[in-house]
Amino acid sequence: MTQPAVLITRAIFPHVLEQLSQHFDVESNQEDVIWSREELVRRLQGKAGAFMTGTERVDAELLAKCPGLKLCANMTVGYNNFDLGAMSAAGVLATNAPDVLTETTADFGFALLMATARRITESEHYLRAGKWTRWSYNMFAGAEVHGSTLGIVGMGRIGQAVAKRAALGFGMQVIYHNRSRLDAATEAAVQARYVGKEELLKTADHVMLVLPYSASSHHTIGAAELALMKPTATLINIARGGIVDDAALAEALREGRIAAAGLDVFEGEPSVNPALLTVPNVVLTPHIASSTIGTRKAMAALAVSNLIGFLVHGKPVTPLNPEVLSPRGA
Ligand code: 8YV
Repeated sequence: MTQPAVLITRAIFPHVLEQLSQHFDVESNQEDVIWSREELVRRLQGKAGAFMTGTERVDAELLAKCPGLKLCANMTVGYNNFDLGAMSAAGVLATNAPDVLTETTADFGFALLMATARRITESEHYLRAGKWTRWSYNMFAGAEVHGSTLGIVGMGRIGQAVAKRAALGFGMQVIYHNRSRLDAATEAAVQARYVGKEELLKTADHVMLVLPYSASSHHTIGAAELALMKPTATLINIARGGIVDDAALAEALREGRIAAAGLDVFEGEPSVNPALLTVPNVVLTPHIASSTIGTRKAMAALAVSNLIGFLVHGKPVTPLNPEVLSPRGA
């Protein structure tokens, strides 16, 4: 019996290739070439499944050209690369990789908050440049983290993991804004208080963005929102590029309208708005919030489980559009 064919769109741990090869006819991309959309479509011909990394756009146009495709498995929790409506209409299952990266990503959110508030990269650059010649009473004086108010926008799994660190570890007051309010027991467990977006922006000493990207969250933070924030506040984005208007942020940072920002994600990444590269009060990292070897292996393992689970056994682990699983009209 011939095995179903699977495409792995980017370079991945070699053991992932071995695992998938036990069940599928695998085409991989260990040279890590960034394929054009036409190339991706070409390579998807005859494939039943795709192991994806969250950056490949899957929409009606692509699906129409790939009639054999049954499953696209992201190794990421975010799935804004998927048009779920189009995938369901085409009968193609989408899966993502939730939970396994929650704590690691929350750790990174905190690292970025600390680095930004305490001006760690800015002061390191100063030291490396040989400019540190004497002590000074206010040298790189930053913002307090412990005991301050953290405003979290987006209170899903990662937001809640950040809230716990803030409340229990750093004695912070945690306020949050989300599409829907958490139930009372969860609010009590993470020690966070629900507020409106405007109150959050006006009150928080540090604002952390942890919400998914969609058309409705595009530019959640733009010039108007930045204007509401305290001039001493910091803004941390570990969510997605496009949630912040990067040009407006660069201007606010340059003019000192907020104190600092820490960004792991960017509009149009891996390109970064050049204006952000020239302001000193921003910490910039290349979308690495989930990047520990253990977590990246766990993310890849979940994508593998979804591919084998669905294409071999008919049971995916983390389906995003489970309506595809029920027979039409059932
Ligand atoms: C990924 C992420 O590494 O899981 C997500 O949604 O943002 C990261 O963990 C990233 O999306 C890779 O493109």
